[in-house]
Amino acid sequence: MAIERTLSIIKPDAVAKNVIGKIYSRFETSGLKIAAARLVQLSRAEAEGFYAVHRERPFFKDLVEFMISGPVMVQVLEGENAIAKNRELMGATDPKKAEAGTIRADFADSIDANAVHGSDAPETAAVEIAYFFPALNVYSR
Ligand code: RTP
Ligand code: MG
Repeated sequence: MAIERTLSIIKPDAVAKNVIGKIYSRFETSGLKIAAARLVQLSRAEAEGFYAVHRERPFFKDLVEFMISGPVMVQVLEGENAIAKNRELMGATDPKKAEAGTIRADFADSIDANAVHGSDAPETAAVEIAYFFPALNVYSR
């Protein structure tokens, strides 16, 4: 299995709940390493750019409002099968449908305030990592 990198965001709801450490602990327990990290207050333009693929979706405006409602914790996770592994740890988009023991089942309140983001494919991971981190600030270790 190849070593991959994926972009993870702990969204404003989970940052406000003060569970950054609990979520990091799940990454670490599953073998994922933090290769870069920043606490970021997104501007509206930055949030719109990040979620540009969803621009035409009915939930786009609410999603952007939510993502700028407070700081987010953004990290690059690195490890074997990191993209799928992180999506597994996250659970389903709607926390009501998320498997027990997943981050969203345990920390999310709704499909809008759903605690975490994770890249969904190698192509999106590369674009999303570059959106937040210059290559020289991402460290394999
Ligand atoms: P994410 O991109 O945040 O990791 O989440 P995801 O892949 O599981 O879900 P995606 O389809 O990419 O949607 C992005 C975010 O938009 C919000 N959403 N709301 N109200 C709705 O029907 C709806 N659908 C999606 C969620 O916050 C989702 O994480
Ligand atoms: Mg997505």
